[in-house]
Amino acid sequence: MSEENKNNYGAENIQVLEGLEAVRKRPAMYIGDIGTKGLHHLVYEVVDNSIDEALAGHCDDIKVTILPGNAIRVLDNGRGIPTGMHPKEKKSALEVVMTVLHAGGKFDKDTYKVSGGLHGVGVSCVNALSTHLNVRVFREGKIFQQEYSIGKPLYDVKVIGESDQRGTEVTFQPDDTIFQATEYNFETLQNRLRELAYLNKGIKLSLTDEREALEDGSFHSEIFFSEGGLKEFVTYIDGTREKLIPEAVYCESDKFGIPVEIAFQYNTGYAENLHSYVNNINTIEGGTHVAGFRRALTRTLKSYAEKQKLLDKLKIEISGEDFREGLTGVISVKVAEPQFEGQTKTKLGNNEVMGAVDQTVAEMLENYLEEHPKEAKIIVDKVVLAAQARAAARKAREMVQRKGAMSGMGLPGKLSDCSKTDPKICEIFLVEGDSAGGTAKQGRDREFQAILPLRGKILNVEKALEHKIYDNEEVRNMFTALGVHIATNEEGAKELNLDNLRYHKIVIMTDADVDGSHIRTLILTLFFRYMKKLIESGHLYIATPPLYMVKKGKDFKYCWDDAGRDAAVKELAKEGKEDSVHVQRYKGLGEMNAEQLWETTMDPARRTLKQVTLDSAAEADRIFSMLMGDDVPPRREFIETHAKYAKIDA
Ligand code: 0RA
Repeated sequence: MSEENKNNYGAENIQVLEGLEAVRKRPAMYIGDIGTKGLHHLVYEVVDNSIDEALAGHCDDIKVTILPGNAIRVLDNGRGIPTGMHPKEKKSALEVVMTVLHAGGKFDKDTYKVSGGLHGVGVSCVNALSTHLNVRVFREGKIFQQEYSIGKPLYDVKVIGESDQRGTEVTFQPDDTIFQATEYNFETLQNRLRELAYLNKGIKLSLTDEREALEDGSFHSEIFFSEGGLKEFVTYIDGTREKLIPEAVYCESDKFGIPVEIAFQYNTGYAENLHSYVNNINTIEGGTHVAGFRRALTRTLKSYAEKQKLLDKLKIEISGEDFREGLTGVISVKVAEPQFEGQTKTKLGNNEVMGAVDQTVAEMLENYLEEHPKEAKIIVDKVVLAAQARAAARKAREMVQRKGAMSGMGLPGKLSDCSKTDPKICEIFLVEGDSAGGTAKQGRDREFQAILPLRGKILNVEKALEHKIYDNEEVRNMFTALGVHIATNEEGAKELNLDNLRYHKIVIMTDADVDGSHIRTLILTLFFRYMKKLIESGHLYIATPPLYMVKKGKDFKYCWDDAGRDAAVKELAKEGKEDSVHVQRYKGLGEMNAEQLWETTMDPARRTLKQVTLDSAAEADRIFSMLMGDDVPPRREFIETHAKYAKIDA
């Protein structure tokens, strides 16, 4: 090696080390956060590379395994990451991919990278954040391998054997000095892999949990594969809702080089459930692809209805949202250079996508309506009903919002507000029942904690017409107390306005029994359907009151589960006489006095709040409609499979 080359080599290595160091110094900047979300993000980052290989047409099988110790292995049957010398970096291309930031798909200009996590940072970030990573490439009849410790190669890429397989295998152990959470959640990974299977039809994805063997020695494993793509996705999400038309409407196209795939179904419900994706990323803030869809849907359906003289009797103006009542749809586009905007960078900005989606939907829907006159009539009839209901709902909604505005403060009488007014430090507890509300009022710190007692079972919004929701006093109280209202944005879509949000922490506090969890689910449903933005912006929390107090003489301990209770009994018994020890099971918040409620559940220094988050909006949509809808068998099945988490109330 010449003197000059040696110098270059050194300089490049220093750059690599600086890159890895930057990732370890500010991990959240690269993978979002260092909690559960970030931990799972590592897996998505690796899987995304395999999905890219699949989208390039070279791979159709991706296997994800959770290993003992919460390490992860991802194996695909693609071409394998190239292992030859990288001309510029003067080392194996494999090493470059694994150690240089953003070195993802730079070798192959023909395969443009379309998948890629929200942060799209590449596998080198995963490497930097792992105590150990092992990559194996099955290529050209050989097995190549390299291992790393916190991103640094332990040796040069070497051949460790022969194989006629093809593909890439990455195994990594997340660094527990970086991540606050270290345990992988099977369901979280399962939801993402299922979503990826629907979004990328024809690719088989599997998830196996090797942390613990089943009774017969095998491991829990799930396979996700979709032949029908989004058509099956919509059918899955809407599975427990009553269909309006027999089959989802579906189309696929490649307009101006932008792959577009869309499916939608109408159900007898009232909500619009539109899920959109760009490069497999859920664009929760929508954007040009969603705007294109809405525009084409409204225009095409309206012009059909007018031509068929189906709107002649209608006295009110029909609006865009009327066409989307009871609509469940998924839009997926693949964009080479997506521009993400908005608060959470999940709003597509590329203008050219609007036209591509608009034309795709218009052409498909015109054909569909011509060919399915019976379904067309059912849809238009539903739209007309929606327009009439909307007029009623608007009156009810305006009444609520006007009432709030007119009465100046206009806060509900039942609200015990806090004295401070800075929303950033203020909290509101939504408490089940007046009696617990009273205790919470006494126990709180009135400077920054407000209490809103809710009467028993609030309305099930999953089954109610929109205007009924604004008729409901408990629901109205929540909107006014929180200081939020529903407004119509420039695109004509309803949007929750948070400008006057009065509390940055909204805490649901219900009893630790079956009724309490039902009420919590009802409240969560209301937030998910009508105030989702508060969940997305991280304002919604669940309080965790203790289940037991274990007491002996003057000593006592609060416990949050059975294991804690047993440990406390042992500890307090000291001399081994466990029956001198008294165990009190708290069934309701009302069984605690104000001081106990404060020290266990409300005091910021001692409480545990669970933040409500949304991993997959599509999956949450399915679960809420199933839990709160009319269809009983799937609900029973869900409860039975989750029964190990549910405890029978004594
Ligand atoms: C660029 C070029 C080639 C393969 C890949 C990337 C590749 C990357 C990953 C990451 C995970 N699995 C992957 N599989 C493939 C190959 C180019 C060629 O062989 O000509």
